[in-house]
Amino acid sequence: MFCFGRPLDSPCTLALLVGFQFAFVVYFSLGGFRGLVSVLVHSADSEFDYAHPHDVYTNLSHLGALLPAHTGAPGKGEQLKDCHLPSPLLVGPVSVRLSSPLSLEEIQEKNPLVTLGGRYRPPDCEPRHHTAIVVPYRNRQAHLRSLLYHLHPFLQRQQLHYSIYIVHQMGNSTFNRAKLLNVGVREALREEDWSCLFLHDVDLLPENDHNSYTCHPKYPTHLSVAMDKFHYRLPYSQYFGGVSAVTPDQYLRMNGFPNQYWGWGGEDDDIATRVRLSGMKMVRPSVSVGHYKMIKHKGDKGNEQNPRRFDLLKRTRINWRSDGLNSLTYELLSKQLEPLYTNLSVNIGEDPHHPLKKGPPPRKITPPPTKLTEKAVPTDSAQKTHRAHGEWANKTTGERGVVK
Ligand code: BGN
Repeated sequence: MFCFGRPLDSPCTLALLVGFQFAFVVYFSLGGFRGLVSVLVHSADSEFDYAHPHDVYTNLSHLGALLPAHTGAPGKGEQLKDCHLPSPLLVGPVSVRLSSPLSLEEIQEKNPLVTLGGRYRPPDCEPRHHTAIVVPYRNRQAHLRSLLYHLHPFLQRQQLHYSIYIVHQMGNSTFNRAKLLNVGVREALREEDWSCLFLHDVDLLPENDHNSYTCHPKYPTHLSVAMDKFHYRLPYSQYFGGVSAVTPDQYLRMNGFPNQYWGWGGEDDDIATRVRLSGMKMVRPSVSVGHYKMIKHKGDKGNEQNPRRFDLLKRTRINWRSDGLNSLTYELLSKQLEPLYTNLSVNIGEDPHHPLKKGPPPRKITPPPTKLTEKAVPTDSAQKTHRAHGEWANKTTGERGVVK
């Protein structure tokens, strides 16, 4: 062997050998390929300075003055220019207030442009996106105030037309997150032609306003990819919990969400499986952008772990086309337009496997046709394409299995 035409024992060859050895030591001490990737990803992270976040209300104070009445800008009925892309109001990392949230009145004062029902439209430009935020809810008053305090300015800086829907599960039956999401989506779409539906946990606060609350035109999006609870990493590759988004078409194609998950866990894994079974894939923002803080709390009464989730998950492939949007029943008890959100109080019935002693089941409602009910539910061919990918695994619990 030669190094630049010299024999093996030349100083040049020895230097090369030592160099290679050194490179190997560095490679393995960084954890091999995965380690190298995480170092590279980490350097992308430094694009944002999370150590010095901005106040979440930054850049908004002048918006009131931009109202047509103040500026002589186009008035009602006149054409506004399309909002600029990207929004000039974005700041990157924003600070999160985790303790002692303000009162609803105080939050209202900080958001003078939010109108009844928690709605907003940029006063100075035509929004490009129309996003409904749907939040399943019960007994989390303080969390709700933190979310509203944080989300309103966050979304306003993104220059979205948006509305926040709180879907409040009434009664004492076990909490059912996915069914509440189905209800919220249906009610939101009855009100407005939203282009994007956000499925948002009440205890998650986005930390970077570059994480856009808009939808991908083809695929469902999972946004909460880096939560503090999971040390700012994805807990497992199929994770779809926390905050995700679908267009009405994508929602239809996957027959909405399952209605049968009563209690904590598994429903988000079912939704992720539906995405695949209906011939789609999920897309995500980068880990450096998808940062979220979770408000810490103890386990909820009425939302205990669902012991049936493993069995249900094994049957997603069989159930997804018959359980979902097309089998949804509930009773809308009231719809109140609060200053900061639309409050949908609903009776979604109870877990048939753990019925409560008293209380009537929800009335089967036959809603007036909306775009959702008119369209057909997904095709068989999409299902066949994905039969090979039936395994599921949950790294947080270590559970794994195969969807047959
Ligand atoms: C998983 C849960 C998810 C939850 C994540 C993160 C299940 C199903 C059995 C494998 N899935 O364990 O629902 O969002 O953890 O907490 O329990």
